[in-house]
Amino acid sequence: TTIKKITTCSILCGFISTGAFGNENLKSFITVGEGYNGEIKVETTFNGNNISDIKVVDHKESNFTKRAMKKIIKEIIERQNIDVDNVGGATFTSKGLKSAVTSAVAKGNIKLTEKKLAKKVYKNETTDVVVIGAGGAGLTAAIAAKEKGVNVILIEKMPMIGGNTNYATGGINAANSSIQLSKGINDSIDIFIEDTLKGGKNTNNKDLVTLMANSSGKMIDWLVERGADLQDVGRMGGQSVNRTHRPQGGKAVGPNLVDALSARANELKVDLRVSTTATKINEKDGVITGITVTSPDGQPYTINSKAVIIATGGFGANEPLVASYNENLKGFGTTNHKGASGDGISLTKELGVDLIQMKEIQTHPTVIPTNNKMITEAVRGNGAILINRDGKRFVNELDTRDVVSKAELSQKGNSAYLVFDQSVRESLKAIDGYYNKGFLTEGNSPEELATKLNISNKKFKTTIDQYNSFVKNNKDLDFNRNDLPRQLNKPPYYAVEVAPAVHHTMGGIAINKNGEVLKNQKPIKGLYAAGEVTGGIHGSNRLGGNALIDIVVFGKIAGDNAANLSQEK
Ligand code: FAD
Ligand code: MEZ
Repeated sequence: TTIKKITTCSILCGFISTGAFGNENLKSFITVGEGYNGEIKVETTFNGNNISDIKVVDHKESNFTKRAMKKIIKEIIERQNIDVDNVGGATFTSKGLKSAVTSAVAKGNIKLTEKKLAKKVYKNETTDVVVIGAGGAGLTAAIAAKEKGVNVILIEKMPMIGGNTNYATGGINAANSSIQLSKGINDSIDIFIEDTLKGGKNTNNKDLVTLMANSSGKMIDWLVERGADLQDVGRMGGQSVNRTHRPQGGKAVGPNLVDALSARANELKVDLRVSTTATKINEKDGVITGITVTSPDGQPYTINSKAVIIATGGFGANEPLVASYNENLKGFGTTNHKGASGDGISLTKELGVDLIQMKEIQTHPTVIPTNNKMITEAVRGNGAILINRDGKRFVNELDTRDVVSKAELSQKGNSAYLVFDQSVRESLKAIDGYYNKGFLTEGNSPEELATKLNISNKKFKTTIDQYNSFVKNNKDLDFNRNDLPRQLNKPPYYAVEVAPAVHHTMGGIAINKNGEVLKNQKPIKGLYAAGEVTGGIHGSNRLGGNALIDIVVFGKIAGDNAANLSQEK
């Protein structure tokens, strides 16, 4: 017999507690990432003493060990078939987790409370602001609206929150942040705008870029006040100044942001509903009236509200849609989570909203071709170089992504090797994750590494020596790279094969400076959008680190304005 139970899963850190919960309206603030500590509630399905299914339904802050959390999340991810990059270092297998739980049950260490799972009947309801999508933009919008004192419902179609924001690694850009100032970094709003427009080939919406740059420093403070760690500042492609903020030691930024924002949303008691999908945006006479959703068990219901914020992310994981806008990208892999399917575009089709720059789709140049795992641009920013199969550099590694991607595709094998040394590794904690997952080839000398890569030792070594001499003289005579942070001379040396994969959809829904969605260039009353679902900010090429500042700046604007509108009589 199979009995459904819900157990507080603290078994792996040595104390046992159990509880039974309803299977409805499950609140899940599950995030993944380094340094996360939490207690996690899992729904386990037993067949006798054997576990036939485990599903996370809730967690709260507690003394749960990092390793145990990772193990459980890995299990969940595998079960839900969600591909998440930042699980980091987890070596625990599904089998291992199952046997740990099974043996705890067999020893009587877990007391099980049987619970009949009543089917919830969903009724239509009314709130002030409804936010679709619990990634970085949606969480920010929900927090901003809730901090203004209005009621907010935040829905997320996946079983866990965070979307692509969970995967973000390299950092978040801002000019004149207090962290930059404290480090003596001399940046300016104007240079940030200039770099962004140059990166986007001057096809960006300049008003939105200016607003983003002007708000960027304050937004870093806003995030830090809400618990984010953004103390490390580095550089990425297309930037003239170090302005990419990330957690201390160079850890991945996304999980840190999602943890901080989800904790704040939790504290504010934002009504978050996971496994809940928006299927329609409702309007009457051109005015928004709310949305229709499907519940976790597939029942439709309506959430009425005067203000709706679309924060559904991009469409990088929807290959047919990507190929319909750019057929050259047919068959490319993607770095995106599978929820990046372009729902914002289909949800607004009936409303006839303005879509802009839909053909502008970015590939990320350092993605492992065999598994689509992205190696953060920060590795290049901190000193790594790209070497082809002839043992030579072929591009300025800090050029924009379109340029580097194109250069890679014209090398033998349509890929290249990202090469660095131990000093680059020590500068960026995120690299430990790649190492632990076995992504890196390692050699004690450039020659040994070259042999493992099947590249001429001599040419490979000459390239490294030459690059080191450029660093020494602070001038890249071959490719004019503008930042040469360190020589590559500390063994061991590392390499990983990389090629371009679909990464970011720059086009999307047109918005104005209030975050309002436009139709024939005029705002639709009650409809807002923020994040990767929108278009125009990045033009034809987004700079690394600019997506996260975009999503939080415009998430906050949409949340504030939607809250104000919801209170209008
Ligand atoms: P998301 O974070 O994707 O959130 C959208 C959410 O909406 C998802 O959870 C999705 O499931 C949900 N949703 C979709 N449709 C529906 C629906 N119908 N109903 C309910 N919910 C729905 N940018 C940077 O600036 N710096 C970085 O370091 C960086 N690194 C990156 C690394 C990777 C591997 C990837 C893929 C992207 C990276 N980016 C980075 C880009 C950046 O992470 C994204 O552009 C950004 O996080 C998008 O945020 P968002 O909130 O708009 O969308
Ligand atoms: O902005 C990005 O997409 C980014 C910085 C990704 C990365 O390489 O880490």
